[in-house]
Amino acid sequence: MRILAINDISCVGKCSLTVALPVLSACGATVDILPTALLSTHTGGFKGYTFLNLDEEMKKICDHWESLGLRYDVIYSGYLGSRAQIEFVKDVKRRFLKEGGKVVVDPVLGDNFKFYAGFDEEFAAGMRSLCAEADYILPNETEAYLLTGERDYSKALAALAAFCPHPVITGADTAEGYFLYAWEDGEYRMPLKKVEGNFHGAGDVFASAFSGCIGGGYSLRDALSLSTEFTYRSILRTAEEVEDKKYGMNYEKELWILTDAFKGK
Ligand code: PXL
Repeated sequence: MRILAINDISCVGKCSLTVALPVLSACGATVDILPTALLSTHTGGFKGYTFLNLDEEMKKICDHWESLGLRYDVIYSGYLGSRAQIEFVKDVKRRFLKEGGKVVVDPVLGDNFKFYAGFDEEFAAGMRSLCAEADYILPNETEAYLLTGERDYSKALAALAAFCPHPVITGADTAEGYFLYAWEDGEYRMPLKKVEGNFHGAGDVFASAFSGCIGGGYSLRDALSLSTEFTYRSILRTAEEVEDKKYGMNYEKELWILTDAFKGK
């Protein structure tokens, strides 16, 4: 299985490609990377970070790849550094996705009902158009709201399903508990175990594991079950071991969950 991960390199604060590479490798994938930006740290909680946009370099990288005849089983995109990159990812799909391959889009826009630094409504509209080209999208509850304007999770899920076959709202607090909402043929609500706190990078840990599972041929429900289990165990470990949560998740010692599951595959 060959997977292309399109995401930024945040040098400190585990997220994006520094998470995607080990997690997808643990799923047995050959992982190629297309970096969207180079940052000294991610943008969520550090001050004074550096940011190098890689728009032009991405084009050159892909032009070179054309000569190698590369094709991917899964293209997984995460943090995109500009509106132009959103259009470029659509182009990457047309050029490099295998026939029958899958596109997973994590529409990274915000958290805690706020945009991350540098994103706005116009960027969200662009991200919506990329979601329309994906097989699976993985918005958190904030992103589901920013993409649809709906705060009710069932309504937001149905609105997302109008343009993407399999939206997954990755964590939703309701009066009845904490759930993941996925669209299969209709709404599928899966209870999640909630750990209080804000775990930076959890979305990337989950999205990477999920992309690996989809690439490995898991059904939607089995992919969700394995990737949420891996994420939950990583969150528990992080809650215990990591004081300053902006440095990201301690998922490394839970990678065995994925290597074990993929042993016979
Ligand atoms: O984890 C999402 C993410 C990815 N990449 C960058 C970010 C964030 C969230 O803050 O800042 C650069």
